[in-house]
Amino acid sequence: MKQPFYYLIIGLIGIFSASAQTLNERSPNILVITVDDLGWADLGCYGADLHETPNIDAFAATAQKFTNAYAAAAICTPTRAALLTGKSPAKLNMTIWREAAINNQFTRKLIPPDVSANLPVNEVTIADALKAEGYVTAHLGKWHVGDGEHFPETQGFDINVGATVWGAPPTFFYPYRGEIYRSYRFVPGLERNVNGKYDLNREGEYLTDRLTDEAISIMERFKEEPFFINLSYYTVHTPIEGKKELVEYYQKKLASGMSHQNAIYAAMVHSLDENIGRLMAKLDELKLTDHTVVVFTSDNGGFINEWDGQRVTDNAPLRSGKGALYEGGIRVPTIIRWPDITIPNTTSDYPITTQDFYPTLLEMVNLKWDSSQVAAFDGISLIPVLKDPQAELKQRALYWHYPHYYHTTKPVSAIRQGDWKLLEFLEDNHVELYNLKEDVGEKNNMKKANPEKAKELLHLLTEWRQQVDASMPRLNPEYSK
Ligand SMILES: [Ca+2]
Repeated sequence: MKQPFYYLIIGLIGIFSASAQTLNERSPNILVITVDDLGWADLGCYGADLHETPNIDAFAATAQKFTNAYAAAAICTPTRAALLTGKSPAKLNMTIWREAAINNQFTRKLIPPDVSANLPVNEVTIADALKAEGYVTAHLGKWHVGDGEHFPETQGFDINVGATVWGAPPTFFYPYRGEIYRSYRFVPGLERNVNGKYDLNREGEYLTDRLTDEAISIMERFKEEPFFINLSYYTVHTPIEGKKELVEYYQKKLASGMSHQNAIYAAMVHSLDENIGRLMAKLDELKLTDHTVVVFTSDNGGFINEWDGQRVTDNAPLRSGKGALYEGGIRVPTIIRWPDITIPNTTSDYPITTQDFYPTLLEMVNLKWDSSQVAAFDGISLIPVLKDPQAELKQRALYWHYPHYYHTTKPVSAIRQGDWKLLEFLEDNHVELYNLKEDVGEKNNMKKANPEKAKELLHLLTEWRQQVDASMPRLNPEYSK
């Protein structure tokens, strides 16, 4: 539980100490950029062919790039809850996106468990913790972890720009209103000017640019104070919509044999890239680059299904995509720059996950936290590996639990330990075992060749599910096939 008195004291200490500190002494600013549905192979620095991302590639050259970074889940809401709390989605009982959590399915062989659609307000989020340390805390863009009573303001954010209950905006073009997925949607606060009027000057404005404008304005306004900006782009999620001139550019560039084939999606990635360039240029201009930690990540793997009759992206060489617990669904681009700690242009293949960011950032600002809070984390501080990408960290297991259906999957849990990965499919409890070092595409099921390893990992996975009290699906008595 949060204790207001404790916060008040800590907050006051934070304010007084912040005002007395010079820029060099004070806690670093923190900018966490989460892109929605960005696939592991979608960026130039991760091997994309059609897409061009010179700004993100340039940023990676100043930072540490992770080749084995994982999202906490293969879909939106659970990963976002994990980022905010440092806890695994299964422990939070948030294993499906919000809209599906409030509309369970009863038509398949398994009935998914009832899970939470809202992140409980009494969770002490990373924003709560940083706010208590005197940070100005701002959330921008996609939220998707709760309704109005569970909005960013209830979870430690001073400022909220453009959060909604939904997982996608109706359109990426101003005024960001309309119908999508059988509901009428909007992005509050962005569709009117300061006088409350529709703003003709904004016609044609693109949501990704706008969120960056808003983030930049917060950086400028609070450049004298430590800030935590949680910039959660709606892009590159559906609806797949790009700027016309960029779409035309990529239509011309498209060639058969490229692993990416969607010019509109390439245009979305391009606009994202331009905006990362704008953010980095603004940090330089404000002389904040050396005082700002930047985390760049995605909430799940690339979306491989169709939009408007066209496949959206491809995660090759990884198998499958968003929704699945194969690598294409959970392995994501992640780049971290922490001035004076990370070494420019380094790469780490140590497996990391979304739940690691919170404990890492806490250690970064020297935040003392009570032991029960630390014990509740399902992630670890990445500081040793940020300081030295070759650091020999203890081998740990990473776990995923998705007791639901999606275009790409049936209910499934998974574990990765070292080079080995095991998936257990919950309809029939069959397991698949892969050696990711030799077989990153998960093509050769090694279960028969290595039954001992399969048994060991299945045992760990089963124990972990009990430990976090993971909700399980149940057999559907009405189902016959
Ligand atoms: Ca997503």
